[in-house]
Amino acid sequence: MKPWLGANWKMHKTVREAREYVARWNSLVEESPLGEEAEVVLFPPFTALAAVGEALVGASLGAQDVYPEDQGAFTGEISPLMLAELGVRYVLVGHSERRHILGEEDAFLRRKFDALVARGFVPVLCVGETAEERRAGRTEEVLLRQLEGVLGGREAFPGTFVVAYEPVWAIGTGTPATPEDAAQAVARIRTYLHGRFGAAADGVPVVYGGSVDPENVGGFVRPGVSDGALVGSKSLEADVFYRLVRNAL
Ligand code: G2H
Repeated sequence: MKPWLGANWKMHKTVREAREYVARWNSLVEESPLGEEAEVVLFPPFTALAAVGEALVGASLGAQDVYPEDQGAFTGEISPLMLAELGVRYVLVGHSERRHILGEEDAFLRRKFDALVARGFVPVLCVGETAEERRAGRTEEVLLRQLEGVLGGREAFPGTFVVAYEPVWAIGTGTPATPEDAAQAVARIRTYLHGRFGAAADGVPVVYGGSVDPENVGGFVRPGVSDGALVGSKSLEADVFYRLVRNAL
């Protein structure tokens, strides 16, 4: 499977800053194309999706969130139909900041996942334990609960999706998990996916996220550890993220 690398900008960059980023990214890719070697996805904030989507070369477009209805009285929300028009392919579901800051729970995330699949998007389901859950030896239980909350009870493979293992204690802290810890969690997620969907799920990328940088990415993105990385702070400069992608190949 080719490496999957996501740049989650979170709540960063105005439209002007996003345009500057894409111009620099495009020049890097045109100078030294990534070709078919990796699947790279940029996740700008909603306000910059159109500007990024119009100009971006050598990467796919992703959104950081979605509301699970096509339209209606949902003030402040963005629907799958709106994202489709902008050329979005991937959408994050259940990033830890939405679970923990916005209070989003599995039942709501399941609705988002279903709405995305129904509209032909590729959901990126984020799962991961907190530091407290980890200390209590509950990592596996938490991962399975989060996976089952969204994927459980299905008769058939829902279609293409990605799973991101992001231990909450490693996000934005500069202290990543060890590749060994990441490998163990990713393997558990793979076993779950295979158990639920059989061979159909073997092509689902399972990636690691949490303080990934250009120097440590090689430890996470390799056979036996994970299929890629979801990157936050080190995706905010085009040069740094491009170097990170290169180092993952
Ligand atoms: C985890 C990650 C991106 P960071 O949230 O999704 O952020 O790389 O800053 O830890």
